[in-house]
Amino acid sequence: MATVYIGLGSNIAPERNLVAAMEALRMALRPIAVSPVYRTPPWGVTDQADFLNAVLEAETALQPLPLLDTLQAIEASLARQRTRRWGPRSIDLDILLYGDLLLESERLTLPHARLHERGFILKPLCDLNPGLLHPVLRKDMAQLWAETDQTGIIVTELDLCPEGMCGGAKTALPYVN
Ligand code: A4P
Ligand code: MG
Repeated sequence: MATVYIGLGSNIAPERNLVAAMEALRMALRPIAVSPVYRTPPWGVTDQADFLNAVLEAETALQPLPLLDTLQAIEASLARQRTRRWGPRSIDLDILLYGDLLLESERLTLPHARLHERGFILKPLCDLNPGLLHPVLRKDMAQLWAETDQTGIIVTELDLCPEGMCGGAKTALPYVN
């Protein structure tokens, strides 16, 4: 079993798509905890709607590439269309971390190549596990978050983990600045 962190992002019908993606992820993985959902300004391509972002911590017996296949199948089932890079999307599911694994292949880079520069990933990762070490940079998520642009990242009321539906091995506590 590996502990993995999956990033969820959407800026097309984001509430509906995040809820639907989490439902599918709950079937495919063994959820441990889910972060709060954040409203975040678009990164990369800025002339598009705000995103909703969250992170799921889970256990899985899937190896990295079968896990990526599973995430891409869920994206496809939610009508994800790849139009332009970093452009609007119904759902984006990224493997942020797969245990301590380092991997650089055509289809998959682990940890996620841009994890450490993105507040919309680091904030929910901090909520789940602030002491989690980035296996390449050897800094924990709290340090990386402190070093990142935190502008406009706002917590929402959306709850992706209604009580008792996420495995319940531990509860995510909101990380306070
Ligand atoms: N790939 C490589 N490594 C991974 C990984 N660790 N996890 C490959 C998932 N996929 C990985 O991704 C392109 C290819 O990356 C995949 O086919 C896979 O083989 P994609 O989802 O098809 O395309 P993309 O998401 O547009 O490109 P990219 O470079 O993955 O974009 P990002 O980095 O995911 O950024 N702003 C806010 N506020 N919130 C967001 O969630 N998301 C993006 C997308 C841009 N701006 C955003 C947000
Ligand atoms: Mg992606």
